[in-house]
Amino acid sequence: MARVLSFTIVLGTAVTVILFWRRVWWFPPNISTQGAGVDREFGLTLLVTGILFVAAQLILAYCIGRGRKSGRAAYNTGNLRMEVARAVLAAATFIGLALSSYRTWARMYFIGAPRNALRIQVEAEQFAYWFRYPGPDGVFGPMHLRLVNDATGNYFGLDPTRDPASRDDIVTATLGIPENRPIELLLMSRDVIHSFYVPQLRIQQDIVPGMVIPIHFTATRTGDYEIVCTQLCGLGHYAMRAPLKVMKEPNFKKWLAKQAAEQ
Ligand SMILES: [Cu+2]
Repeated sequence: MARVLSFTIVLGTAVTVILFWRRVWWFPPNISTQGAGVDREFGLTLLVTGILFVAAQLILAYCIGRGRKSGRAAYNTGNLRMEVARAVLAAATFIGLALSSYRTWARMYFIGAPRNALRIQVEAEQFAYWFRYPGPDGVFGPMHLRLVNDATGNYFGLDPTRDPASRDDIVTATLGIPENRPIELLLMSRDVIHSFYVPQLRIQQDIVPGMVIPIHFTATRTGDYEIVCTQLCGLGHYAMRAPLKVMKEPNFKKWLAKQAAEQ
């Protein structure tokens, strides 16, 4: 029985390694400038944890086989030196991984978006995403909570009659962006915590009510993608998504003009 168990563990480990090694279920292609850094860090973390995983499983399989032969187990009070070595090794691994990913992280979160970035507000609610472009004046009109009304399509609570800055704002259900231009998204939630996730952009960011969380990126490949919510936010969570459209600059301008005409 012990031998069967040992063999099963080794077999399971081998299958797992092959699935990762051959990238059977892997990420979609990266379409953002910071994606390569994220992929590199992911690969490094996977390599380190993968080696530890294989080593741990092989030791486990070995011990199961060996324990059967030696009969009664001996009582062990522990080994301080081994405990310290294990703790130091774990600390070094985590600190090392944190240091190696610091640059990628800093570029995404500590360094702000470039000045020429296109700013777009993202509002998440149960169970939809809405996007707002500031229009030609480059200014988002103020939001009035009491005016927020899904039935009339006023998702951001705008009052164009009183606020001139709101008059040219464009609200859409699709996030359209130009290729090769820095984009800054200002993430907001109307109700609960949601999470903005586009695997192709290698971006996943929680959206917290009461906060405006900025994220920035540059998309490098045109195409149609999907934004999903990855925070269990209620009954309709599974259906919470929105289209992402990356376009060439002229096409983006045409698209935005069309959205403006439909307001
Ligand atoms: Cu959600």
